[in-house]
Amino acid sequence: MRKIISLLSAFFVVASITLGTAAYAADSKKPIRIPTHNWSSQIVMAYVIGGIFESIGNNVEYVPADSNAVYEAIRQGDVDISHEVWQSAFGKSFDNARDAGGLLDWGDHEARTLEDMGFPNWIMDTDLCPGLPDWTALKNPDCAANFATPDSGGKGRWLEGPQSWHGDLMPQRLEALGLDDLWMVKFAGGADALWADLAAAEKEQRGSIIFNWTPNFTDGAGFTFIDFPPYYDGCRPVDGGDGKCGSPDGYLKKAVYEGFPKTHPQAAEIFKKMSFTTSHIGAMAALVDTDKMTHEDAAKKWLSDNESVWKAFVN
Ligand code: TMO
Repeated sequence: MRKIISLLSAFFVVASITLGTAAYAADSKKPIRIPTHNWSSQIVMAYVIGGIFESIGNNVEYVPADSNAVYEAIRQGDVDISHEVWQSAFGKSFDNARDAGGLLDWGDHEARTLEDMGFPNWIMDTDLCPGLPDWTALKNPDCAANFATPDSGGKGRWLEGPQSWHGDLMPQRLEALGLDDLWMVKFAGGADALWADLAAAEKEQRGSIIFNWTPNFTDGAGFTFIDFPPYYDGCRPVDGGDGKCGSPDGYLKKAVYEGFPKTHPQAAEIFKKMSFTTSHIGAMAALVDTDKMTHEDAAKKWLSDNESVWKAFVN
């Protein structure tokens, strides 16, 4: 009888260890590779997510990456996750990688997105461009002249973000809408040049049209997006359309390398549950662009200010 009991208990010990391993497979100690790009919320969120993964004992590595090429890198297994897949800029690169295999759609954040040209609200209290935010106001030559800068050859200037974000989308749009006689596009070297132009234009009381996006630190801080003709699937020249459309009311998606849930099942489960709102993401950007913190310090502050938010993904 004793023997049977000890055999039985040995069986249960072995069974529970086996079952336990299946239910709570340990994550690999291999670092989880998180990409960093060139806008503030994305970099802060990289460190936020890295901090969350570290809180459950994982190792992480931050990999600076091109924001469109990263989806091919994920598909190939060189990067593990993408935490800010913005539909307008990266939807096509994301679709291509997912369709080729190796990259999984891991769901959307709660936040919706817009990535488009716009201007600071104070411009609407002046005569610089009557009729904004309707895009047809840009057909007025007097408006365009008020947005000229020394580098714009007498035309009104759209200050675009870096060309790596969405290529020639904006030059193509100016042409499609018949605005290219009056307006030109200048690509900024980095996001900081966009914010610097907003400040300089207000000081000089000259026009400023920049590329911007939401969620961002400019949410609720007096920035308005131009109303272009509505977006529809296929309207862009890269998708075979005539280009006469603005940007979509877009998703903000997460993506993973298909090997990631196998090497790091616990972190992958957390990442799948993760969902940030417009105000979460706006705050991540503001800690850097308004409060001038480093990305790492901003992430630490965000994590300590928002424990209840991220602990809900871990539990
Ligand atoms: C991808 N971005 C948020 C800069 O438009």
